[in-house]
Amino acid sequence: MQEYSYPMRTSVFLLSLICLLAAVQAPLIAADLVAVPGGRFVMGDAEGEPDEAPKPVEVAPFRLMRHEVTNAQFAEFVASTGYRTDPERSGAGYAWDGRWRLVPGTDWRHPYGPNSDIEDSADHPVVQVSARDAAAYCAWTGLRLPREAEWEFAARGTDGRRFPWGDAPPQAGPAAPANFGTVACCTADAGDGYPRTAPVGSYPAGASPYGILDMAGNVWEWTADAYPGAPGQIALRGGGWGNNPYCLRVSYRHGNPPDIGLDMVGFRCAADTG
Ligand SMILES: [Ca+2]
Ligand SMILES: [Ca+2]
Repeated sequence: MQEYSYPMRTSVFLLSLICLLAAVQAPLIAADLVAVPGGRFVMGDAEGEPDEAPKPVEVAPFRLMRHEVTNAQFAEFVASTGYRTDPERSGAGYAWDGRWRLVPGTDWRHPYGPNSDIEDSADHPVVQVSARDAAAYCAWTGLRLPREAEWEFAARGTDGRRFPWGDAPPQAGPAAPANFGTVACCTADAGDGYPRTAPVGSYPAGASPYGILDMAGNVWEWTADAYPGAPGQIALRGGGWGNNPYCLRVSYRHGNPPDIGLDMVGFRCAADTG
């Protein structure tokens, strides 16, 4: 009997372990959610584009991820669910080199083309994810994409500032508040330390009034809202690594189709308070 006791104990242990792993649905990398108090603010910029016409908006308290969703976080989702992104299904994603090109073999594991990889980029924001892919990730974590108004409120607070850190456009250099492109629009620029994506949270000087990072630059962020300027498109916010400071303003708006991936677009998730 004794000779069977060890294998039996081992079997029970393995069975328990398998049950435990099967029960794990929630992500292991916990989202750092920041409480945003909500309030009344003026959304938009009178000196911006026509779609930024200022209007007073009331935002209820909510929570927003301090950082953009990383490759490591997204990999956990894919490993757990077998999820396939839109660019993986279509076989191509958009890459920026002064203009957008649809590049075959481009997806979140190969963000800049089939010969690129994310081996050394676990803490960089995931890109080449569509709005639908972003919403699927947020739902898996029990969260949701932020509304446009929530996103802008979290980025600027209530004092009307044009950037998360204040009114001054970003300057390249060691104290840069954001990862952005050339001032003359628009190509990648390493003057802030990174030509393309940077590890999330690399620019603490650019924190929003609530301590939320990379709201300007690094990657554009999908929201939950339709973009009113183009039928069927989804609004994105914040500008990305290839953009100039004008597009990094907290009120700047852009729309893209919901099913495409780009190497300058990622996302972060939000949650209701409570
Ligand atoms: Ca840069
Ligand atoms: Ca961003």
